[in-house]
Amino acid sequence: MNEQLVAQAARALKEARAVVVFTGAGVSAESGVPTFRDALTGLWARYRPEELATPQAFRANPKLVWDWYEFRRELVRAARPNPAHLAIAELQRLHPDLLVVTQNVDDLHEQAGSRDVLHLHGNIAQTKCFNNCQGTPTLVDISGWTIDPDHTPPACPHCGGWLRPNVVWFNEALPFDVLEAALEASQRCAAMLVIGTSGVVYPAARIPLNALARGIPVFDVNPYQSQFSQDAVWLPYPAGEVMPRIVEAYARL
Ligand code: BV8
Ligand code: ZN
Repeated sequence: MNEQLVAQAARALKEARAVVVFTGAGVSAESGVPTFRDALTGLWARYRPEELATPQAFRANPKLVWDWYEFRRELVRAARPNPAHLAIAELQRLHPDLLVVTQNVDDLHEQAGSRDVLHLHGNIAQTKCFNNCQGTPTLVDISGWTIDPDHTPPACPHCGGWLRPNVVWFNEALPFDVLEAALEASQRCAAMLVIGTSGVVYPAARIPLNALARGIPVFDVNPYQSQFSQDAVWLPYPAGEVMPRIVEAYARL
C-alpha cells in the first residue's frame, strides 16, 4: 500500500476545518452486501436495476419488486459493519466537523457508530405506503407482522394500497431536504473522502463533482476506476484495508 497516499489523505483531513465522507455500495461490499448491480442474481439476473428499482416496475409487477427487496433486506439484516464503516465512525469521533453522506440504503454506518448520516436514497429496512396516504413518507412498521409470501406486497393499514420499501427509485426525486443539506455540505467542506462509488448515479454524483470543481482535496477510495479517479487523488484499494490505515495515520498527527 502506498504509504505516501495514506499520509497525504490523513494530513488533508486533519487540516480541513470541515470534511464530507461520501459513500456508495462499495463501502458495504466487504460486509457481504452486494452492490446494487450484483444484487441481480438468480431469479432477478435477467433484469437491469433500472427495470426493477422504478415506480413503473412496481406498478407493473408489485410482487416481483417487493420480493426482490425482501431478498436484499435479508442480506442487509445478516450483514455487519466492516473495518471501513468502523474507521469512518472513528474518524467522525476524532474530527470536529465531519458529515457522512451515503447513497446506501443499509444502516451499517449507523451500526458502526456514525452519527447524523444523510441517506440520499432512503433506507431499505423501512416500509412506506406507495400512495403516501398520510403524507410523504407514510412509514408503516411491519416488524411485528407475519407476511404471507404468497400475498405480497402487504397492504397499507390506512388506505389498503400497496406497501413498498422506503428507498428512492429511478425516476423518483431524492428527499429534498437531505439532498439540499448534502449539496450545501459539498460546497462548504474543505476536504472530501469518496468511498466505494462508481459515480454513475445522479444527482448523488454531484456531491463529489462539486468538491472537485472547487479544487479542494478529494480522495477516491475504490479498487477500480470510478468517474472521479482521474480528477481526485485515487487510492486504488478496498475500503476495508485503506480506511483503517488513514485513520491510524490521522490519529498520530
Ligand atoms: C432522479 C436506491 C428526477 C434503490 C438507488 C442519464 C444520465 C444521467 C442521469 C440519468 C440519465 N438517465 C436517467 C438519469 C437519472 C437517474 C440516473 O442517475 N441513472 C443512472 C443509471 C444513469 N437518476 C435517478 O433517476 C434519480 N432520480 O433523477 O429523479 C426527478 C426529479 C424530480 C421529480 C421526479 C424525478 C434517482 C437515483 C436513485 C436510484 N436509487 N438506490 C435501491 O438501492 O434499490 S441508486 C443505487 O445505484 C445505489 O444506491 C447506488 O447509488 C447506485 C449505484 O449502485 P452500485 O453500482 O451498487 O454502487 P456504486 O455505483 O456505488 O458502485 C459500487 C462501487 O464500489 C464500484 O465503483 C466498485 O468498484 C466499488 N467497490 C467494490 N468493492 C469495493 C469498492 N470500493 C471500495 N472498497 C471495496 N471493497
Ligand atoms: Zn396508505
